[in-house]
Amino acid sequence: MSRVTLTQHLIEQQRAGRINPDLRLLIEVVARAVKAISVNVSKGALAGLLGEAGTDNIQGEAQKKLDVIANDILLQANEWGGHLAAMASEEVEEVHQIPFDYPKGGYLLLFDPLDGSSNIDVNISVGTIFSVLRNVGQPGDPSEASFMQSGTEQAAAGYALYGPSTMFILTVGHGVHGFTLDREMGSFVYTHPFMTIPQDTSEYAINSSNARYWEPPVQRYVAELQAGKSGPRGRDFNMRWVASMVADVHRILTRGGVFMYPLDEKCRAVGGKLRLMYEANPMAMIVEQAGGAASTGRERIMTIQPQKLHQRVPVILGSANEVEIACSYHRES
Ligand code: AHM
Ligand code: MG
Repeated sequence: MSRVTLTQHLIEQQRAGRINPDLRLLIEVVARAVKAISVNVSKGALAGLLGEAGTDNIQGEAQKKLDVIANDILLQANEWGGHLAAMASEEVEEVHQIPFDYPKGGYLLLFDPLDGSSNIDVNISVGTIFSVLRNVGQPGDPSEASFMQSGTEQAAAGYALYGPSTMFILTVGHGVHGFTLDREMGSFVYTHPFMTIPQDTSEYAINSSNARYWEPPVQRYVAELQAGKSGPRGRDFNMRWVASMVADVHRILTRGGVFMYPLDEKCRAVGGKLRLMYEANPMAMIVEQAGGAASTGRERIMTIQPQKLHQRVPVILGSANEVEIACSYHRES
């Protein structure tokens, strides 16, 4: 059986004029870094990699050892190729500049190096999320302002899922494509062409322990799902919550569903739980490219004008008809 690898897929995308050589290199380098992260994640306790790093990140969250390792792998892998103008990471406060001894390129790379890191120590799936913007700023070191572009400006977005198998999911604006890591060969194999999200679903994902903090439209929406056959929706819904956004989104990309981390009283002061630039925007691009929708409940995520690098937003994404119902309840209230 002839197998198409990520490398071959990217060369074909380049020949079709969908990506240029720099973006191809960028994606290849991210995929290479992801393989290294996958090796570390899978070693777990054998390599002494579980547990806390003993440091806090910019969000004031305790970093896990693997958060720090994944962040270092991505930064180092992407510094020297000449394809990037700068990077930004959920784990780093300031813009990460390219060291002066390397050439600079035209792209900005943003990432959440290890998403869902509360799941590391319990051996449940985690992931890496990334977003690519063009550097449209002045020559010289890009400032935070250079990154303040809405999600619609993303040149590419993707994630890696470190689950039973490691997968790499990518969009460059022409559909969503999935690759599975062949560990023996060390290459990503093209296994999931043109992934799509069904418009309708009977599965939802939300952390219900926050129910008492939700706003009325979210309480109404979830109550109706839970009422099932005997409620206004007239059918039963199933619930799943991995607490790794990558794993929850991957399930939705595979079989549909709606994922919510809405605004609530606990996170209102900071705008939401999830980060716009590292989580919401890249996932929104992937979900929209797969035929789904992504909103805060009040507006389309990808048209938000970012105000700061570590901005947080509410997220409702997945099967388009369900996202629309949740948004209509927000409008009505
Ligand atoms: P992280 O980037 O610090 O791991 O936080 C993001 C994660 C998401 O992956 C997940 O959807 C959410 O936080 C889970 O939150 P909670 O623990 O409140 O259920
Ligand atoms: Mg995260």
